[in-house]
Amino acid sequence: MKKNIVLNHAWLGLGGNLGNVLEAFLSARQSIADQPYCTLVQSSKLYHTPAIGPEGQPDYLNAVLLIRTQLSPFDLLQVLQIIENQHGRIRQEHWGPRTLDLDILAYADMQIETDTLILPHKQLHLRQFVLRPLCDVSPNWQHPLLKRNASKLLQCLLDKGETVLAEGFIW
Ligand code: A4P
Ligand code: MG
Repeated sequence: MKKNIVLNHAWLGLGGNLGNVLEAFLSARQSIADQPYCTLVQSSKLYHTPAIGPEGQPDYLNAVLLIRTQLSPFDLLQVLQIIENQHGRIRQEHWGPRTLDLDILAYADMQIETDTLILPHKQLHLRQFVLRPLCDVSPNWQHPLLKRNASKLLQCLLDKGETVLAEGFIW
């Protein structure tokens, strides 16, 4: 696996709404912390969030992890997809229920747009279930394209009338 010489910060989004999601999150966090070339820096709180997508699905759990890594973004994506599969990722439909979804929200201040990887994550600025936990770990993280930090992006959503999520909990 190709490594960068430098250590970069990366922000990972965790989501799930099928089966024992907390167990999947705890186990996935441990797997990420145990990866060669990755160090877990901080975890956000864990939030119960209403599902965005097809109607009738259970609420989600969402969280964000801040890591430092020597892996390239593409190698990191591959590692996360292996962890998703090892933790019994189940998915039937686009934006439908899943046990564990691991997305790269951002990697340093990189901007990437390829078929397999888009950074920052294309929906990041539109989702309270991402911005709320992101603000727990990095409220001053600056969106490299939008030139606004995470707190400001969250405030923009709330200014548009989005309901404020319930308080998160430590996990
Ligand atoms: N891909 C491109 N960029 C990235 C990135 N930055 N991180 C590609 C991860 N993957 C990225 O993703 C589909 C493809 O996106 C991958 O093959 C990868 O190469 P996926 O995880 O296989 O599928 P998905 O998650 O169903 O699709 P998508 O469009 O990534 O959905 P999202 O954005 O993950 O949203 N409601 C609540 N409350 N909480 C949630 O967490 N999540 C979703 C899914 C919908 N509604 C939700 C939540
Ligand atoms: Mg995904």
